[in-house]
Amino acid sequence: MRILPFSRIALSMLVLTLMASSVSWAQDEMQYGSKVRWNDVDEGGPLSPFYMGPEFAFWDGGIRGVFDPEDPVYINIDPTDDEVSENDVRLTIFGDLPAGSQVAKADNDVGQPLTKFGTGTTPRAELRFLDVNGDRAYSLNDPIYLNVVPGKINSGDVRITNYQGYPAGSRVADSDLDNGLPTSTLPGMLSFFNTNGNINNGGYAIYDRGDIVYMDTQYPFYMVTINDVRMSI
Ligand SMILES: [Ca+2]
Ligand SMILES: [Ca+2]
Ligand SMILES: [Ca+2]
Ligand SMILES: [Ca+2]
Repeated sequence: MRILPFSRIALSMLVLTLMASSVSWAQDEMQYGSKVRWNDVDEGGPLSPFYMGPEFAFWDGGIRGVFDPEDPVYINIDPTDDEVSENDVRLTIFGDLPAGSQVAKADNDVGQPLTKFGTGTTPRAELRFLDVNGDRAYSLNDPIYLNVVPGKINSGDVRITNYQGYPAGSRVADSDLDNGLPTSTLPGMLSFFNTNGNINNGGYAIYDRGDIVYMDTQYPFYMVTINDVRMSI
C-alpha cells in the first residue's frame, strides 16, 4: 500500500529532474554570445527596434581616462543617460554577475558613469567578425568581437561569441591566439525580442526586464534569422 505513493513521488521527481535538465539545456544553447542556428526555438521570432540606437560604453575604472581590461563594458540601452542603469546589458562580467546579464535595479554597478567609445581620447569600438573560413562573408562559424580600434583584434577586445575555447564575454589578452588577426565589419543592428509582449501607447514594443537583445545580421530584418547573435542572457 505504501509503495504506490512512494513511486508517485519518485516518478514526479524524475519528471521534474528531466524537465529541469531540458530547460537548462535550452538555456545553455540560447545564452549570451550564441548564434541562431537551424531549428532554434527563437528562429523566425519578431525583433523590435530600440527607440534610440544603444551604444557601447565602458565604466572607466582601472586606469582612468584609458580603456583598459579592468573596465567593465556595457550596451548602454538609452545612450543619453551616460550611466549604468536598469536593463543595460553587461558585455563582460561584473563581480559575480555574468556577461550578457541585464542590470537589475539593486545591482552595485547601477549609477556608475559610462564613457562612450569614440569620444574624447577614447578609442572607437564596433562589432566586427573574424573571417575564419576566408570567404569574405559573415558566416556561422565566424566569431564576433567588440573590436576596440577597429581593424584587427587587440588586447582588451571583448569576445561576443566564444572562439577556440575562449568564452563569450572574455577579454583578448596579448598572448591569445586571436590577438592581432584582422576583423571585418559586421552588418546589422541591435534590436530586441519583446519577451513579455508589452507595448506603449504608440504600439511600439517596450524594452524592459527579460527582453533579449540580438544583433540582427541578416535579411529579413526585424526577424530572428540564422546567424543572428544573442547579445543578452
Ligand atoms: Ca580605465
Ligand atoms: Ca544606461
Ligand atoms: Ca566567413
Ligand atoms: Ca518588453
